[in-house]
Amino acid sequence: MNTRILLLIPCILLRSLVIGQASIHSLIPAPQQVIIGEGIFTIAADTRTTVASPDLEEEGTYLRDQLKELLHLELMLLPSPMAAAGGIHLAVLPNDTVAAEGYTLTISTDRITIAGDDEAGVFRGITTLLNMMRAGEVSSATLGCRTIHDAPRFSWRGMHLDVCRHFFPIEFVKKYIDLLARYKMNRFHWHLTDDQGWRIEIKKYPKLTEVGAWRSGSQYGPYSQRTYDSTRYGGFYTQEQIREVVAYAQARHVTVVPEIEMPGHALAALAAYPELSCTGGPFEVAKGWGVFEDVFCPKEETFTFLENVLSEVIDLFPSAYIHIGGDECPKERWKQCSHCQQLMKQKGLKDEHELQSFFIQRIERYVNSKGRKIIGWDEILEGGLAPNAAVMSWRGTEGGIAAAQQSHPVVMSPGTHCYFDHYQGEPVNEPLAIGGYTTVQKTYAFEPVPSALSAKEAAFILGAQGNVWTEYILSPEHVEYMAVPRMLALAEVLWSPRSARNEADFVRRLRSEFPTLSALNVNYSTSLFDVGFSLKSSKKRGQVNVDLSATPGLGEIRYTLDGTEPTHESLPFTSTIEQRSSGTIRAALFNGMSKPGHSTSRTFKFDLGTGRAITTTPAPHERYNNGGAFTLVDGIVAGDKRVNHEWLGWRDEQVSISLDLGAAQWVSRISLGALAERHGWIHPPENVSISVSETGTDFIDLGSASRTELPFGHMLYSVSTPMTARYIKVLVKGIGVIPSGDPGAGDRPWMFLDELHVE
Ligand code: TNX
Repeated sequence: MNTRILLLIPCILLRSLVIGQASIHSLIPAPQQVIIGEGIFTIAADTRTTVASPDLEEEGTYLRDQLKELLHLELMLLPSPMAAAGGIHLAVLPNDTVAAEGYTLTISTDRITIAGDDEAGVFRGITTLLNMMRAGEVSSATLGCRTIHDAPRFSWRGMHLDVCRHFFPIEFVKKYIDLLARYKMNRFHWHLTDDQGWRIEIKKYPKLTEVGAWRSGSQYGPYSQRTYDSTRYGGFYTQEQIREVVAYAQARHVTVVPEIEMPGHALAALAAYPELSCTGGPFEVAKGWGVFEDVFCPKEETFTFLENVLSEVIDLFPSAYIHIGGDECPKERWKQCSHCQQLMKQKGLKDEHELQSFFIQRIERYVNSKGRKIIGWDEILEGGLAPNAAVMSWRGTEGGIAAAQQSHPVVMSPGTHCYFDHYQGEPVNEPLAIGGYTTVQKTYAFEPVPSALSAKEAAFILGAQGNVWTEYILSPEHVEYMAVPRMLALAEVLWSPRSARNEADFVRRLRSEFPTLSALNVNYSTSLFDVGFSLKSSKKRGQVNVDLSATPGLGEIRYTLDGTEPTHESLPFTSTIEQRSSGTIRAALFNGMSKPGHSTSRTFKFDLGTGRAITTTPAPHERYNNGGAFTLVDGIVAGDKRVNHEWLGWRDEQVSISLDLGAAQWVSRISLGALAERHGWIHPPENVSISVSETGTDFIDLGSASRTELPFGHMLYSVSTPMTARYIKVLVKGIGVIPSGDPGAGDRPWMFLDELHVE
């Protein structure tokens, strides 16, 4: 043996020990308890997998198949009541003190045993074992000895996927289920029907997929632009494919919860069977996003149809819960429909909300008669909850709180923390999304049990769920990008004990998970590594103070001042950057030479007003007040995505802005930007008037600014001056109320402003 080989042996040994050590701490979700032992166990070609009962054959097969893929070892699978020395043993040992799906994984020098509280528990233990091996880019057959006692905090640990707005093939659905299983999620909520497509074959109603699965085009781009292509789009799953997915999920102890939307979000079904509407149609499968007024009409024919559909659905999906939608059902058609009005009278229903409740209760009776239960979005609370229904709380947690207080089971899925179609990094750096801003840290901070609930009520919280709506998500890679890593944060919230929640430690484990995700070919987001920009006014007027920040402990910030991509040798960020003229700052995080994320940047355009003293009366609304009034003169012009921290928002009728240029100067033009997006209740000002002064006392009124329309709904209000001025006053008058015909008609509109230019 030459000395090189001799040197290598301790290195290999050391490496496997280190991997073993690191991997306990790298588990997501974090286990309840880990007791470190001494020594190692190495899985080898002669390691036998034994199962204590024939019921565990599926779990044993799964383990054997995974080990084959991971380690290229073909292990023997045998029945045996006892753990054999040198082997891996799977057994169910029910334990009343442990929650369902709990397990104990013991790795000792002579064997590995996984004792589950039930079969699902054995499976969860298997995923822990596999995740320990598959930590980093290479899998390790050598594991450090330890005992892990583990059980979930919540029983509903869900992920949802909308396959209606965009359609995803079966192969991807399986990959998605694999991801869920890897992180111990156990519910796959499959959103199968909506206005834009019906995606499940129903034998009795072939037109649902012949007609309802196809649309003649799709909306694209920011919602406010209302742009559509005319490419036929669609697809559906056959019942055979559905069975295949359900079985695939079952083998991973993931329950597939199908959603059949009613009474709203039903346009695709109505396009196929217009007689189920109030007006008779005709209808087209929707090309655009949003909410549509044509909904199922609560007539006998409709109930027969829905019961027949549900009957096939129930045969396909063994899930105890069937999701019946229930969200966003406009009542316009019902108000105009003589059948609906007569039915309300006959049943003594006082309004259309009660009619919706009648609709859902009728469906509930049918689903209950088949031995199943319904779950619906929180709108099913309106007009009275069906007696046995569970509620999925999406418009905040209020619906969930109300349902739990009425002793109904609840799955929390508030938009604020659980909508993975929202932006996860600063919108300027991200692909177009529906809106919102939910970082992985924000999801990690989510607490599914609201403090408003008593201990007894809290017991009705089954868990929570992450939702992936796909209006703006066109490809499987993009679904992965939106779901990962936020799903991992939610997985830990739902599985691990409350007391184990530790953001810094989660971030550390998440970082070590990224190479594994790459090895699994998962297109995760690295927004976690984004450098944040904070722009502030300075006592030295005419400049913008720029601070750069990042999640602590992730590396060192380096930046450039000429817009070029930073390298590990670029300027390190140590103190506030004083920006005094136009230019681009670009920054990224570095660990030594490696750059784990992407760079982010800000491009400043300086004019006479940039960085000057500014006030607004009143202050911007707290929801859209990033940086305060200073944002109007921070040198950054709000971009094309509305969810952009640059826009300041007001709901007041009038806003007055005062700017001091510091000294009297020659001014040729003053202008103010605003946004028009009627669908988001954002309306541009009715009038912007500008006055200037050299002294601060006598103002010269320059009258109303003229308005120019720019792309993306941007508006520019400007006046030409030309004169000497130091003080500028801008009086912005809103339109008062949203005009009829527009969303939110009669309500107060929003005014979004940025930026104030002085040339
Ligand atoms: C609201 S969440 C909806 C969906 C949209 C989603 C977009 C829910 C019950 N309804 O139809 O896709 O917002 O975030």
